[in-house]
Amino acid sequence: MQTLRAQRLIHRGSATAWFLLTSSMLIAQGATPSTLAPASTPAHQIFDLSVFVVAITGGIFLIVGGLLALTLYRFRARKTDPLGEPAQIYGSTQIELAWTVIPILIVVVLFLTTARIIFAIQDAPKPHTALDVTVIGHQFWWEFRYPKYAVITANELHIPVSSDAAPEATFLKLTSADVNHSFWIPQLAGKTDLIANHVNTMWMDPKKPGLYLGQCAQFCGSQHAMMLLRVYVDTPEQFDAWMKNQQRAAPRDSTVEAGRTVFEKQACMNCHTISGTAATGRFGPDLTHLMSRATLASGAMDNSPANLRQWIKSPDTFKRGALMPAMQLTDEQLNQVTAYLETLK
Ligand code: HEC
Ligand SMILES: [Cu+2]
Repeated sequence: MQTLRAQRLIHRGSATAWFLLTSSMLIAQGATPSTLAPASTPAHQIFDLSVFVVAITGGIFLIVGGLLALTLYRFRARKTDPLGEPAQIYGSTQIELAWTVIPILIVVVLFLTTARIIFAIQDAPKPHTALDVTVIGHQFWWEFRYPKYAVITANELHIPVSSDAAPEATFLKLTSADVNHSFWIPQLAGKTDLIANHVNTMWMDPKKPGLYLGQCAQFCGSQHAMMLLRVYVDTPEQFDAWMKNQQRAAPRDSTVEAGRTVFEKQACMNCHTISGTAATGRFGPDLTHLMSRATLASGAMDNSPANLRQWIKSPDTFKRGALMPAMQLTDEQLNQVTAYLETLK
């Protein structure tokens, strides 16, 4: 028994050590999106608050730990100590008051500063120039709608960068088509849940162009871990160019008619939209500009022709339990439909 428990403890200890080591290595490499590198106003406010909380709790830790270490050392057992029970001391109203009132004050300060930041972020006035995006969580992918531009896309969000000269903010309305999800891009803002029949809001004003990674942060089913988020913060020119392209209907390419027929005959179009065609399904991601995305199936893999073909052949290869069925296409049909989708720039 004893050895079994010891083994288990060692096992658990080494697993924890391994986790801490690898996660700190990942953070050091910058591979993991980190709340410690904020790039947008709400994220900055949350980061500053966490530094404040860590400073106070760290101070308490140092004082308590220091006094404890000092006491352990100074009053350690010595050979010369007299035998018998040491003097017992009871009741000091002053000391008891001090260790009750001071912690209460500290908790009140932490509570008030936290509440202030929460309200500052939630009640921030929305500038009339703000970009509106509606985010809809699905098992296991993200739908993004830009109502003002009549654009619908999936999994990779594009928003404009904000500068002091031209402040830009993106306001998101979040809801869900099925279960609860949570939208979290650590460098840009806090987590916000997506709940069916309910709209939550959040905003962000990223100050630096680039790619920001995120993740569904609420367990939503078997492929929750593969519900990744990519936010491209574009310069104004990049954003305009991207938006112009998204607004175009899918180009018609006569060399891939066969693939288009497969798409329209094999039920793909019941679940997917390709604008400018008969395909208006809404259950799966909009594929009108599939090739403008760097990844497929919510960041599950790179958007390469081979991956695309394999995905259509068997989505389970990449996402076991994804809600797209394997459509049992022949090799020829697979080649044709892949070639067709490859033209959706
Ligand atoms: C029953 C509905 C359904 C049918 C039928 C269907 N799909 Fe899908 N498809 C989905 C769903 C749901 C997803 C999102 C899966 C995920 O990421 O978890 C998806 C994802 C995709 C993607 C990746 C999209 C992206 O934005 O990364 C492609 C490409 C795709 N489907 C192509 C096809 C093709 C081609 C067919 C026909 C052979 C087809 N689908 C049939 C539901 C369907
Ligand atoms: Cu989710």
